[in-house]
Amino acid sequence: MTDPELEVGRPKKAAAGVTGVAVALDRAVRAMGPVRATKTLRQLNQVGGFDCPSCAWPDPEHRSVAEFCENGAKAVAEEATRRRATPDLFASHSIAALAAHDEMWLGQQGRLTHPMVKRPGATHYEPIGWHDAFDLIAEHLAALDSPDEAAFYTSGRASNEAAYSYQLFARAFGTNNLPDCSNMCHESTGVALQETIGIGKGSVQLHDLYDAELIVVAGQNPGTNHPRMLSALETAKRRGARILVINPLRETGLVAFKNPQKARGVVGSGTPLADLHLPVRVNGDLALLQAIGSLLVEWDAIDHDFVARHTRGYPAWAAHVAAVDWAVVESATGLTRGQITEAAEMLRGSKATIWCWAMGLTQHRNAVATIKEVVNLALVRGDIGRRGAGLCPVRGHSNVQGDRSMGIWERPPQHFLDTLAREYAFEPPREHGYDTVDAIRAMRDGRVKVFMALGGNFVQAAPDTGVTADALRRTDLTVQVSTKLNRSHLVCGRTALILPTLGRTEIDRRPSGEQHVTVEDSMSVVHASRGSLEPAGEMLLSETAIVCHVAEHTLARRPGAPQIDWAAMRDDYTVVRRHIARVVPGCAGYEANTDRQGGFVMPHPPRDSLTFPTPAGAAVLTVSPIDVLQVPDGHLLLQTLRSHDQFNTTIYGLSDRYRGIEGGRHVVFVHREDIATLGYDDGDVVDLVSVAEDGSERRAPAFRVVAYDVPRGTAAAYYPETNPLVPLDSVAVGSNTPTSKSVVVRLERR
Ligand SMILES: Nc1nc2c(c(=O)[nH]1)N[C@H]1C(S)=C(S)[C@@H](COP(=O)(O)OP(=O)(O)OC[C@H]3O[C@@H](n4cnc5c(=O)[nH]c(N)nc54)[C@H](O)[C@@H]3O)O[C@H]1N2
Ligand SMILES: Nc1nc2c(c(=O)[nH]1)N[C@H]1C(S)=C(S)[C@@H](COP(=O)(O)OP(=O)(O)OC[C@H]3O[C@@H](n4cnc5c(=O)[nH]c(N)nc54)[C@H](O)[C@@H]3O)O[C@H]1N2
Ligand SMILES: [Mo]
Repeated sequence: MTDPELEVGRPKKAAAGVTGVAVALDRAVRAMGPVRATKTLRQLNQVGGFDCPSCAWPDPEHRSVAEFCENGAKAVAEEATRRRATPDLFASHSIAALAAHDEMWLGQQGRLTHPMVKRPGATHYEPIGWHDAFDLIAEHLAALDSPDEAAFYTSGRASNEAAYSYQLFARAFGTNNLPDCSNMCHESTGVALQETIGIGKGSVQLHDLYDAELIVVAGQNPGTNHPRMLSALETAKRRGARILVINPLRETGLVAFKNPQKARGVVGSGTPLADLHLPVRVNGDLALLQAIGSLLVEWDAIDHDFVARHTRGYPAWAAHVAAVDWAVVESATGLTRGQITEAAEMLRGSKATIWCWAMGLTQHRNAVATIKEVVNLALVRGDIGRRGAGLCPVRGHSNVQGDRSMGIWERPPQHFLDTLAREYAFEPPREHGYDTVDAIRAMRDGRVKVFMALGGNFVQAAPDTGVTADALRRTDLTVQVSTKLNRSHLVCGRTALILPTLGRTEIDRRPSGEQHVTVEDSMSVVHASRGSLEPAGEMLLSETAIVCHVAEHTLARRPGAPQIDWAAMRDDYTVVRRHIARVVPGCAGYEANTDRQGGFVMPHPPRDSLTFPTPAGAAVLTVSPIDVLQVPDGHLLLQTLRSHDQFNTTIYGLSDRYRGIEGGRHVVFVHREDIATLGYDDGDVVDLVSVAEDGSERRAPAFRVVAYDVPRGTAAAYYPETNPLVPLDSVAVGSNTPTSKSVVVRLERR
């Protein structure tokens, strides 16, 4: 049966407020104890403190004493917990016994304390010394026929220092196989922005939100995933901005917000945020945006001066959207022409619009086209490079943007490789490497034999769980650099290593003294982060130290490998930062710039000077045919999303408070009338069965059907329980991102 404790109540009317504060403090105190909790939370997001390990939302210039949110506090509690997963746990539990537990239980065992190894054929992990662990990795890498038989994954929590060292190691070893979580996340954004404005990052600074006249929030649930964004939206509202929400769900945080840092947030019903909510059908955004474009063209609400000066391709785009078929639009979006017109009027009436988006736009087959359409609308209204306006993809992991800046990219630009070549006098590999989906295919087919992960939980985060698990099991060696136990330690290669690492909350002592690291937020601000807690164990090494040790051991066996002083890098991170300053564009003066209060902002030519570094030398308006997923009769279009009580695959607890779900996660949200039409009742337990394009079927068992306000024909359920349903080959065109937000499913009675 489904979760026995599951309770379904009503969705909440406002986000945060006192409940949010109470939950945050309760979780922190339970994991850390009162003294450690107070000390730690006081350092969170403060100057001289550490960067929140949760989302990538930037810090305001004027910080409150409690510059964190409920979910940031949970992330910190998860890392700073006093519980420990020691070698005793691994001695008393076989891998199979550990694997019988769910993800939440695994995380609750506490921080990893010792390097552990699983030998071929063994049933248990056993301790291993650091030196032996590094040697084991080096041996396996040396035995490969080609460097391209290894893949080096990164999750977006790695610091800039760790990420820089890691990509350098991979390239010095000889491969660009650097898949990362971004491939499953904002890759569609990066591809769309690169092609249209010439740089794959957003163009907005935090102060722009305060000056905006209109803020569009599309496919994003900030109340849960970027809670501190609500404070920015609240400020914007109070200064007169309007907010347009495009989301199949009426997410609580966007309805009203009670700011827990202000007295008015503690009493009363909170600040209403959304002025208009468009409950778009899942996957309908491309059609919606083109319809809005067609109205803007019809009304001549176009900034012709901006278009003429800074863009190419306007006539073709205008002709394309003018010919939009409203019948197609209405069926694709589930919205009326009246609703769409109201949204277009909001745009027409705004002289400064900001477009925010996240996974609701990036994880579809048509994701790149959809984001390019966002860019089209921003360009024809002149909303780039102007105060209070711009493109604001809201990143997920706290340093996912920094990792990419540091070269974690399977398709590195040639100029980056040229600079690396000069800095270290070697020839880095030039051909593109594997991204996440291609790395899974390569492991499945026996083309990748060693898989190393700098953080993350690959087997749970990746699509097609069954296929991904088999692929990982086929490898000779998997290496996981981790803070906490997770499923990727249990679904592993013939030999497997767990390398325990320091988290961001902890003091990082190296031979040259205490170290700090640097990170980049969603708005390209790069700054320092210093941990303040005693490490969770004496054996722990920092990510940077681990990477540099692995590199040193591995490259020592590789004739002709570039001469790089890995020991200097790991003993003193200023050495790494000196390399970053010379190699990474925009990072001159890195040490001083990151050390000063507030850090520095990475360059962004469109934002800074309306320069568009595209081949055309201008921003490019693009034409995309409307592409709408057709869902066969009796099926639903399922989006997989986050609850309020998880960070990706880390499950903090079982309370999705805002959506009224308590005590369990196996629920599927369906429209009341669809439930009836399909022959079910609210409360029935069903299997979710997905149907791939090739006709093959995948199943996720035992979900309770919950009647919920979702658009007709669509459904929603939590990630990662639903990842087995996402076919590996179902990806966004152009970015190869798994289509986690549009999975065709049917319900099957248990
Ligand atoms: N507390 C917490 N914070 C997090 C995370 C976490 O798990 N927990 N994860 C981090 C990471 S890595 C990321 S990438 C971000 C993710 O942040 P979000 O993108 O906000 O995360 P999701 O829960 O996937 O929510 C997607 C939203 O898009 C909507 N949506 C789904 N399909 C469509 C569609 O077709 N069109 C439109 N317009 N909307 C759609 C959903 O209803 C939902 O509101 O958050 C980061 N922050
Ligand atoms: N179906 C579906 N699938 C999705 C998504 C979706 O919306 N739907 N979202 C996708 C997205 S946006 C993303 S970003 C990916 C996330 O994919 P990942 O980044 O791979 O997954 P996480 O769950 O964030 O990783 C959690 C693990 O990271 C480790 N960890 C935590 N902190 C640290 C640290 O400081 N250092 C190190 N070395 N390890 C640490 C812990 O061991 C923890 O178990 O999942 C993707 N998968
Ligand atoms: Mo993400």
